[in-house]
Amino acid sequence: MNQLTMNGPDKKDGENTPERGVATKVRPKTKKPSMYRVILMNDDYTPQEFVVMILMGIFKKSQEEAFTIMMHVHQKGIGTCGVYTFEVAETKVAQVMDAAKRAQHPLQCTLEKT
Ligand code: TYC
Repeated sequence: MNQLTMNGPDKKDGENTPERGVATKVRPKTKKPSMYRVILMNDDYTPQEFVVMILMGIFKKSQEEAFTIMMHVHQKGIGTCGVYTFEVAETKVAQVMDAAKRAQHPLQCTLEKT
């Protein structure tokens, strides 16, 4: 919790001294969220244009960025679409898998902790 405390010369930070001293703000402990990579896998059947559309539509990449990522996956077998908090990453994976299933492409997408 945020609180203001009065700190005198013989008091440690955060100890309460109501009569005199300097008001210092004690920051609450906060945790950075864990981040997750969304990974795209290559296959022999999903059209390149479909992968580019996925990268533009779901991962908000420009056409040039999307093409570069798609070609990286095509040539290396695997590649990163982006890094997100868990909820965002799992939503994007589900959106990719749903779009691939609807279009009957075998495109695979997963997430991994960074
Ligand atoms: N290898 C596919 C083809 O030549 C294109 C492709 C790229 C498929 C990236 C999946 O994640 C992928 N049609």
